Amino acid sequence: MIPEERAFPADFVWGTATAAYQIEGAAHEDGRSESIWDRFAAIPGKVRNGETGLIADDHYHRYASDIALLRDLGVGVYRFSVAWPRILPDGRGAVNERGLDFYDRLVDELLRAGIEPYVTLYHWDLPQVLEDAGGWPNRDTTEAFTDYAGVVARRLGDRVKNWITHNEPWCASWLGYGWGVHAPGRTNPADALAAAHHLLLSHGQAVPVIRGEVPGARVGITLNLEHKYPATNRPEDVAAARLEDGVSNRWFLDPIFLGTYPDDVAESFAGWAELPDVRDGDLETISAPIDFLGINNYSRAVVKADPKGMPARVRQDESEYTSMGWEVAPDGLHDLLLRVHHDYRPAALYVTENGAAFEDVRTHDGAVNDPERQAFLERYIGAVGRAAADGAPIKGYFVWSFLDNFEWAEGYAKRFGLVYVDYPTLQRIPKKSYYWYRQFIARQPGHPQAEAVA
Ligand code: GCO
Repeated sequence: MIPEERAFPADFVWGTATAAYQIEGAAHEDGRSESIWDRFAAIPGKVRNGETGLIADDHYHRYASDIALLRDLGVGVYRFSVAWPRILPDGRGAVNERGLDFYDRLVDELLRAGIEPYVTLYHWDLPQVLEDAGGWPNRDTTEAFTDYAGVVARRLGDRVKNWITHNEPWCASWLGYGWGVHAPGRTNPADALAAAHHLLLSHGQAVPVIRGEVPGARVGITLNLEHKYPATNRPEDVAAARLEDGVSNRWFLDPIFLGTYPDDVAESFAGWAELPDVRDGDLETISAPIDFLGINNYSRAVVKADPKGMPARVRQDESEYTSMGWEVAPDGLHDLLLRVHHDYRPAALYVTENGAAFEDVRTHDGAVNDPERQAFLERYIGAVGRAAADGAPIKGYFVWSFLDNFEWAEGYAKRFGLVYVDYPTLQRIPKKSYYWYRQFIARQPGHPQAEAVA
């Protein structure tokens, strides 16, 4: 089960990932303004137990000791996101230096620890003022994002070389504007499609801006992708799986890599959701060449056609499920990586998130034993190794997540961390999986300790 070490080249990077709203807290500090998640979480019934990111892991104040934990873990890279409302409290215009100062300190501390930062510019915390002006369905938000990207790149670009414009535009658009289960909680499919187009457009607009500010920048975007398997080879199930793949995968991959939206999917939206206003030049902008694609992956989908021919997921009774209700399916990641490689030929791939929530408990000695998480990571990392051996250009892997944190609509109930957070005291307790990952990294080629044991 432990992956063959030779599958991973010496320059393969191992890390963990987090996002600002999920860990920082300090929601009112140093000039930060309200984000759509502050507003949404404050509405009763939107987040489990009424929980919010007001304090979260208090990482804003504890970043130095948190980075010490990352250093002890032995990761070479760390992915975090910048909170737009800390940098531009009005969404655009006046820059809040104290917000930038925080990320300056964070980056310096990481570099001192020998850890290379991967910065995500947008992990869902849109300044509320921009939502009040129409949010992502409003095309003007793309310019606000591009200006924001330039401000952050200018300030951090002397030290930060790896840039991710957006995290999971499918989630930000569909969960936020289509289904209303994430901020800002709107429920209009046309808004979701407009939001998705503007997220992608703002990505494409930001790529040259970041390159202009950062010598040697490597710029990419992170998509949540999932391999879709037809439940049977009946034509209607095959078509349903293809449509499901179209809505959640191809609708994002095609514009970025091929400069088109998939026609079959556009047709499926007809009569149900108004298509976005795609202007001349938008698709050229969106398909600006990028240095890498980040993939967040947790599961797979087995899909059949419901009586109306629409895609429906089929539960796999023989499979293990995580506490998110997601099927553990490492082959799905292997197949996904190869499919993306074959169909889109990205210059490089990173697994920018992969991990699992389980019911972690502290035992009487204070330890957190999480054998399910270790087994999950072993199997998924094994699948990444097989995909690399099969030719996919995979350059790195980030465990979601470094710390237990605010899991959006699930509040603090779902624990994804390698490090347990005791919320009443905010104490950090590395789980067994943290020690396992540390040992695993230390054995990898290119790691100083690996040379020593070799
Ligand atoms: C996402 C986000 C993360 C989540 C993680 C687990 O994929 O939703 O990028 O912020 O916490 O994926 O759901």
